[in-house]
Amino acid sequence: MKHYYQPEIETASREEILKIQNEKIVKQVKYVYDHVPYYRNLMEEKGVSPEDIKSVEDIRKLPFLTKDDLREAYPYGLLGTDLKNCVRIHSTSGTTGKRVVAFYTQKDIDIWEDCCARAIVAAGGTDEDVCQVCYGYGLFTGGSGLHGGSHKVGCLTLPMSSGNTDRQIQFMMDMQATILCCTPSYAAFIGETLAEKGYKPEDNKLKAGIFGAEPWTEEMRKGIEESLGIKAYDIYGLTETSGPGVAFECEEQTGMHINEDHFYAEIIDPDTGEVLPEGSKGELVFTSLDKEGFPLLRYRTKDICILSRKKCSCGRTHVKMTKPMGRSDDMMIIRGVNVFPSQIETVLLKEGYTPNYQIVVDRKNNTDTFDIFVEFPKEMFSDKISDMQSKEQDLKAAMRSMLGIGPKIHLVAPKTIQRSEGKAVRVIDKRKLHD
Ligand code: DLL
Repeated sequence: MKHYYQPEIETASREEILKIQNEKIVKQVKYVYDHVPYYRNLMEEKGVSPEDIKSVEDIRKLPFLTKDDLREAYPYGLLGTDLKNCVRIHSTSGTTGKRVVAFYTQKDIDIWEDCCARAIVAAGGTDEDVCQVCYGYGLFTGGSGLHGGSHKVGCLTLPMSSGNTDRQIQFMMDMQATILCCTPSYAAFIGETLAEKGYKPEDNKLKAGIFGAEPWTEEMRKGIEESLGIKAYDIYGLTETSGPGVAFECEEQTGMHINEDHFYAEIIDPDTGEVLPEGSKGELVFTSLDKEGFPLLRYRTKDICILSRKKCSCGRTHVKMTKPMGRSDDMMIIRGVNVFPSQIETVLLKEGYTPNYQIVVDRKNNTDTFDIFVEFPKEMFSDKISDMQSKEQDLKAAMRSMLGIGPKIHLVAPKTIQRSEGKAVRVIDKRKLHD
């Protein structure tokens, strides 16, 4: 028996979905035009009025919205309703410049939690489950989003937040948690810590994990699934569009269904802004369809992926997005070559290394330097320096064949690279400091 949280909409026909989207987009565009002067100005500059938008097909007439717009409009410029109608804010970590702050009405929160509930049910969750939420609680959307979804499904919710790994493990064991929600890097760390404490994968009661908020490769999925004895599901979202649950994976584990009754997705060429046909790789753009507090039309996510409407064996009909293959702004250009951190992770894990690594890029004497520090697994250790050096050379060759450029490899002892409890910091690009 297949399980869905909202079966009618999750398995609706394409025609039904399109009908819902067409009805909602007309209302949403008018709502934004009437309530958000910042976006109304952008529309007027482009010579578009709400009457021009009769269906989602017409969406391409609308101007894009970017993170720069969000910064410029900070804090209230994109607010869609009176503050008195809003019940919460969330915010991005905002390492540079101003933060992005998103506003929610109670209806927005309800819909967001439904989206997260769909993800939990797709991962096999029911009201019999114990759901351990170790995404950060607070301004970050991860904790609250999955927490709300877990309540809606009726799981016993463990509101752990991130960190304090010993306590996480104690509750996981004592409360017999069955579903784990956290970043994939933290899941890997929990798996590693469990093994160190002498637990085998079958000693815990976990059956599934719902991991997202950062890029992770298929190789990393395999490692986590083995170390925890679970099935690992991807979940995607961003603060601007509410948080986790914009898209989620089903049992097929071949991409994430986008909740198309609430978000309309487009793929564009990041350089020209041209809308690309289905199956093309490009930048993901979202339009909210029924937001009140923080409605966004044609928001450029900078995440690079591919959309597919191929029939899914789970019975869900909503379009699927591949795992984001990196962000257009986290692609590094090193000595003229485009390098994505996900390519590096794929090579490391395929070659038998751990997911504990750091990429350091710098510029010396006008030339880019490119170093990868990676922990070797205990079994790989040899006290002969030449053995370790030859392993570094092998890994360098494997990197060169994937990337077209050979980094300097530094094999470092287990436990020397700092573990992450939230989003892992994989890249240190010191060139930015010199610019
Ligand atoms: O990371 C929301 C979230 C929380 C998603 C918990 C999933 C689970 P932000 O902090 O605003 O929001 O970061 C959003 O993180 O544009 C992607 O670049 C990246 N990201 C999110 N999910 C994934 C994923 C949350 N599953 C940014 N795979 C997005 C790869 C992801 N990258």
